[in-house]
Amino acid sequence: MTQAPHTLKLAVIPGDGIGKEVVPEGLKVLDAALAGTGTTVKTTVFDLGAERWHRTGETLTDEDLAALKEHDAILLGAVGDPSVPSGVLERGLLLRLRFELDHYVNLRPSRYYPGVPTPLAEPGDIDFVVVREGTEGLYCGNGGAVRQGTPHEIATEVSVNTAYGVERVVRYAFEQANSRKKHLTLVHKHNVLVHAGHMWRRIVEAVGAEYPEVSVDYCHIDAATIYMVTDPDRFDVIVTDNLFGDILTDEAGAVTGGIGLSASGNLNPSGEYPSMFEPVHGSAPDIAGQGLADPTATISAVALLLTHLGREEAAARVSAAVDADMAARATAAQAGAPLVRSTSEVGDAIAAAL
Ligand code: GGG
Repeated sequence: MTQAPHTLKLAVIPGDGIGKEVVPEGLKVLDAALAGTGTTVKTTVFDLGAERWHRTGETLTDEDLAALKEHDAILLGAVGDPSVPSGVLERGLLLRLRFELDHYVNLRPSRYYPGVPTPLAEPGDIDFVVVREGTEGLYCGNGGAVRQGTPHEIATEVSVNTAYGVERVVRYAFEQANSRKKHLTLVHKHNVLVHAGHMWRRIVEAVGAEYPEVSVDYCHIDAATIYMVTDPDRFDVIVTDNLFGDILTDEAGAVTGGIGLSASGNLNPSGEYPSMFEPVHGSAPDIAGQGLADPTATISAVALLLTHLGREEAAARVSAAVDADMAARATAAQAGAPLVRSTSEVGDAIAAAL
């Protein structure tokens, strides 16, 4: 069904490394998906990342933030470069965006495409989402260092978990579970992290009382990383904190066919600020500039973006085109002739299938 004409204001942050290569493929597919729907895309490219930092010393200014807030959504490539001290861009740009735009839900779906090479012996029917808390935990920057460079150096990183912050992300996760297979797994480490872990458990129990049709179980993070390999189809919705979610979703990407397939939505569910969509992977400087990066994760992030903006029909067509490309990969792999394509060739194939 054709929707009413609308201009979608999209902020684009290619960022660093392969981010600059995968984002154009995402935009190519976005344009193809919206062609003929009455919606046009007006993109504004933001010069953020290593090059800007080298030139100006800036990571993300208040002016950048104000301009980003004028958009309907943000498409981000990747952040991080070996020429910049570790943490400067990750904290000053990527995490600052998530914090300032209150992206408290980091939604990371994982699905196995039958036939696609995987390290799993029996992949089964893997289809789950990780709801990762995005604004708190160990990533919120609560720490410091004293006596640096001395034998008595002290470094602290303190995980922050607020009842408000945990409850809102847990509630979102229950809503997800309710609309899916009605099963929620809390992943934490409450036998050791007794303060935060017990609070997460209490909140899951309290919110869960409002969702009697959703079954709830619990996994310690170490067990969850094992189940991710041995029994991943046990999961439907996983809710967890910022660090555990970061690690678990990289693993989920690896077991379902590669991190180049995993998309991520940093959501501000209230709509007060634009949500941001990105591949789970980073800037991969080792392969940057060679056309080797798989743009599928960014293209699937575009599907998440379209869903978030209420363009479900266009999102479904993007997902179907990704499915078709995965099927072609599986067929080629089974015939012993894996598809070898450049970043833009993958983008072309998916856009052409729309
Ligand atoms: N695609 C975004 C990106 O560059 N991710 C790399 C990274 O450092 N991610 C950490 C995180 O997601 O918290």
